[in-house]
Amino acid sequence: MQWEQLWLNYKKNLDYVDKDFFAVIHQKIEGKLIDSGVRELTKVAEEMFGINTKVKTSIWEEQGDVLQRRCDVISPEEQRIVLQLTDDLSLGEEGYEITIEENQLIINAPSAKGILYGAFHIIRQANQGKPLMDLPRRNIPRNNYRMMNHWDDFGGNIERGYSGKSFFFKDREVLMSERLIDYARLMASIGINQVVLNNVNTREGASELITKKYLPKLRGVADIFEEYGIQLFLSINYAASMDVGGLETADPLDEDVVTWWQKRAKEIYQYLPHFGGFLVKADSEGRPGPFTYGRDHSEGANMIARALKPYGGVVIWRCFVYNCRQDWRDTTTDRARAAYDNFMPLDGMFDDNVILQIKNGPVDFQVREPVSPLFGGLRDTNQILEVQIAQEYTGQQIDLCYLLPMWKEVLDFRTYCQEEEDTVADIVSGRTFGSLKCGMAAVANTGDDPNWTGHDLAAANLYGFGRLAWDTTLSSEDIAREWARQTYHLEGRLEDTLLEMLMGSWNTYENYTSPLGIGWMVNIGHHYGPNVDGYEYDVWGTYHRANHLEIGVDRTSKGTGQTQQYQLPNSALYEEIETCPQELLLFFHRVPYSYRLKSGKTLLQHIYDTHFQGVEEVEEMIRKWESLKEAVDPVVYQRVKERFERQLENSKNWRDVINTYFYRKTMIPDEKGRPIHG
Ligand code: GCV
Repeated sequence: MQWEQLWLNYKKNLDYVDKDFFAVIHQKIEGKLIDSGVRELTKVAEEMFGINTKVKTSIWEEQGDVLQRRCDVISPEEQRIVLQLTDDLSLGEEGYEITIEENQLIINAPSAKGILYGAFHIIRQANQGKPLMDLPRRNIPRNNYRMMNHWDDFGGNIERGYSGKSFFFKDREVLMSERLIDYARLMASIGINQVVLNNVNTREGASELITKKYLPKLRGVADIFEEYGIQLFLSINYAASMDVGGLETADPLDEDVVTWWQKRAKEIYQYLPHFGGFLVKADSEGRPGPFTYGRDHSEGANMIARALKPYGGVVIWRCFVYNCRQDWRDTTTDRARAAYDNFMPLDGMFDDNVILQIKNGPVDFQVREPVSPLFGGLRDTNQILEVQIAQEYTGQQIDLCYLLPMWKEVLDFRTYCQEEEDTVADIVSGRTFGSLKCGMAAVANTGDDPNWTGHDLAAANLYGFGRLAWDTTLSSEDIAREWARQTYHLEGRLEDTLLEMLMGSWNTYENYTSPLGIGWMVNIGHHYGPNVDGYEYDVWGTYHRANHLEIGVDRTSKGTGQTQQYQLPNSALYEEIETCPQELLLFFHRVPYSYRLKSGKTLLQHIYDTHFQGVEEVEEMIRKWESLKEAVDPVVYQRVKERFERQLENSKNWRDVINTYFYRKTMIPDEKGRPIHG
């Protein structure tokens, strides 16, 4: 096999207490999704328990006007898993309930999709060696949209991809392979229900994906996805009416443009009847958009959404809109303000099948940012939270960086948009404002590497995103443990060691890279490794403005005023240097190096200390990994070890470049006299 199975790696466990349930599957319902569930359960039975499952049916069928029950013989003594529909609609379209009645473990759900998710839940439990009795009875996803965004280019490269080439596209063709099936299994097993197949930067002819030339091939992909409850979405070029349609304009109020999109939508749904809709990056980093025609984003998004509306499709419109041709000498324009400034005035103006997709922070997936103020600002607009599993700014799947603790902080952030149910998790789940079209999306980190994610341990982020999008109350530690147990089947202390490595890794990465929320001190273009002034005199609006006395952008009301985009008390907290959370100090404030932090250390000494500490923590992680040598597969062990060697190199590089930079600026030595290059 050219690729591995990640957390669907079923290891023999003949002593498993509940294995006998897997002897028989009694399906009381039929269909593609049920077939997938049955296939997976029988695979588990064989690979984990050496059991050859008997699949029995009792299904109601219409025979003329009469309903007949088609029934296989099942003896009451046989232990079995029962798949059945329930009329308990309180479980929603995707929820399920698992009950145990004597010999039967019953998955009840109002839909086949719920039953499939229930089957994967049983598998997750069994694969961790946990008794099925301990299963929570009812399980309903917190978010309706649980989405993967792939930045796969039509030619086969992946933008910000660190795990090989695309397994969706090659040389401007749509690929159909066995790997797609495994991809769909993996995604369904963690509750992902929507996938955007192509890059938001629709280049290399990808605008044409929505035409007859490619729709038949996409039908094949959609069919595979649908067997696992996944809806296909595509990224589109906002100006496709020109690029593909040959019109002279993409003005959203132009009749020809409107008609062109209506025809497109009609044709797409002829080929893809369950198509989800479009993801759009407009007026962003050189992409076309409604601004060209003097129109706003609601006019652009609504025009396309109205074309999809008759078929139930949606438009997911990204808020990543900012001036990327800034003059670094201009200190009044603040990129961190941009998404809010562009979209807040449009709150309430989007159609009900438009969803705004908002990056977790106001800038761009840095190792530390505050939460985007659009969360808690927008009240009358469908919203999706976008995070990045691909580690563009967090180590590129060379460095270990388990991102769940970061995403948890974002989800748990209180926006104070109302007195209760005001966290980001509340907002994107629809609890705060009652929207049903909302949820979470993530830029995926997969590619055609045998281990899917480049760094083996980066699969924890892929797994974790799905689990968190399903249930935002799960802890990052519980998710890590679930993932580790299913993937590596380690015993006790060994598993704890792996957990410790994962849980500390985000902080470690933050320690040796850019300090206290300042971000961006990365090499230009590819974004790996340190380059403190790399973006400082560039056009991208990402400046730290360090001189020999101080560093940071004043975003208080005396500066760019970005703190005032938050609700009280957050705005007040961020406004004052004394109350600003330390980890965001340099995001919101311009601070002298001599400023004393709560720890009593100066800002400069804090920078020195964290950078030395970061490298020591990487060395400690490596020791921990080495202690697992005998317990993990040698191929995996070696692959991860090589990544750690590169991480150690990278962390030393960051430490030395950052420390030297600040030493040269200030000429103030490290209090502890450690080597810094003068
Ligand atoms: C897909 C960042 C990345 C780009 C990415 C962009 C986006 O700027 O560097 O590669 O483009 O975000 O989210 O659209």
